[in-house]
Amino acid sequence: MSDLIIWTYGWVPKGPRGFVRDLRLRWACEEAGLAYSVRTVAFDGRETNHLAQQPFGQVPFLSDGRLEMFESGAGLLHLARKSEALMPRDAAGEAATVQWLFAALNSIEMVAVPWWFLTVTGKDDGGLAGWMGNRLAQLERVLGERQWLAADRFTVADLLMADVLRVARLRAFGDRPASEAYVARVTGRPAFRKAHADQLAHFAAADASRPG
Ligand SMILES: N[C@@H](CCC(=O)N[C@@H](CS)C(=O)NCC(=O)O)C(=O)O
Repeated sequence: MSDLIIWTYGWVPKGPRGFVRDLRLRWACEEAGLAYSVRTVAFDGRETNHLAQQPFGQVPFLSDGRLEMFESGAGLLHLARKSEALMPRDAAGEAATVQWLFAALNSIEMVAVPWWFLTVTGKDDGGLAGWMGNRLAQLERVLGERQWLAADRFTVADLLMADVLRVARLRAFGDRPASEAYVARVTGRPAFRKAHADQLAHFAAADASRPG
């Protein structure tokens, strides 16, 4: 029995299924061949019911024996340290991987999520589309020149960047063929497909026991 436990909600509405960020950790474990189990906290009451594990009431969080951590990026880095399949062991390869891991979170997701939220809710985007367009154009230039973000090979940075980019509205934003090919390539990996299918099955199974 593995010590690695990925925590997610027991149930979520249909909309976010396939995108709940426990998928990032499932996917990384699948890529690395790390055994793990999945446990749940309640979706209802999430604002307060697991603040000791995740101070914002969100998921995922990860436990590894006595160690616990929240933030999907931190969890990915933890898993990457366990497996060369996720991050090269040489200093240059590790530095390149970590830098792109942060770029996915802090340069792309940081603008993409608020833009997505304002678009979905029909609110004025306050100029975010322009900001995001610049970021995505710059990333398109990078991806036009290379297959992978770091170390000339698949790393956990590609896993995270592709997960950030694969949101339908983002994919439809502008014409970015290299980015589109990248997302298709990275999410075409068997480990992604398994993690994605497992998450969908997990929430679908919970529908049966959900009142109403
Ligand atoms: N920065 C956090 C974001 C976590 C996050 O947004 N989790 C979503 C699910 S993907 C959530 O728990 N949403 C419910 C809520 O915010 O109430 C991470 O990467 O772990």
